[in-house]
Amino acid sequence: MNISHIEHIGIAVKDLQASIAYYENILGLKCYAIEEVPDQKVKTAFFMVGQTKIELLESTDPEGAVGKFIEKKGEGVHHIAYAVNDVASALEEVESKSVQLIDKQARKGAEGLNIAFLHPKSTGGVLTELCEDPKKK
Ligand code: CMX
Repeated sequence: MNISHIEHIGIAVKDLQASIAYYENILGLKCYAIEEVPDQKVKTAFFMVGQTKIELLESTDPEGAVGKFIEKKGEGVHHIAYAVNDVASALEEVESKSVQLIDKQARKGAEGLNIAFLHPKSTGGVLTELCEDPKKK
């Protein structure tokens, strides 16, 4: 599927503003964007680290994926996202290798990326996201 790099690491947090303060004041990173993604029931904050981003995820709905995750496991690493050229063909490839898909086709995620998730039950316990930047196609 030709992964070029880790696009971002998603981290579930209870309080976005408090977590931004930690990343800025302690780690010295700069939050360059805050975006709500209603479809995913999250509010996100982004930091650039080399060519990889840290995406903080605050739940906007206890029934959403991040709300349920926080309730069950607390704050922490939620998913790893890999950058690929073409999400559709990557999904086709992994499905042919018996990986369970959460998304059968790409949908729009934060920052206008086309994204799709693979189920942690078939990826060694790591919720895995594939991302394609339509601007780079
Ligand atoms: N990482 C690893 N395992 C996870 C997980 C995660 N982030 N979230 C849930 N799981 C595990 C649970 O621990 C549970 O395992 P057990 O059966 O052993 O207890 C299993 O998956 C099922 O979990 P659940 O709490 O019953 O939750 P759901 O089945 O309702 O949903 C999942 C799990 C992964 C399918 C769902 O969270 C999902 O569809 N995620 C994709 C979308 C998403 O995460 N959006 C938020 C981020 C959006 C963004 O980046 O913009």
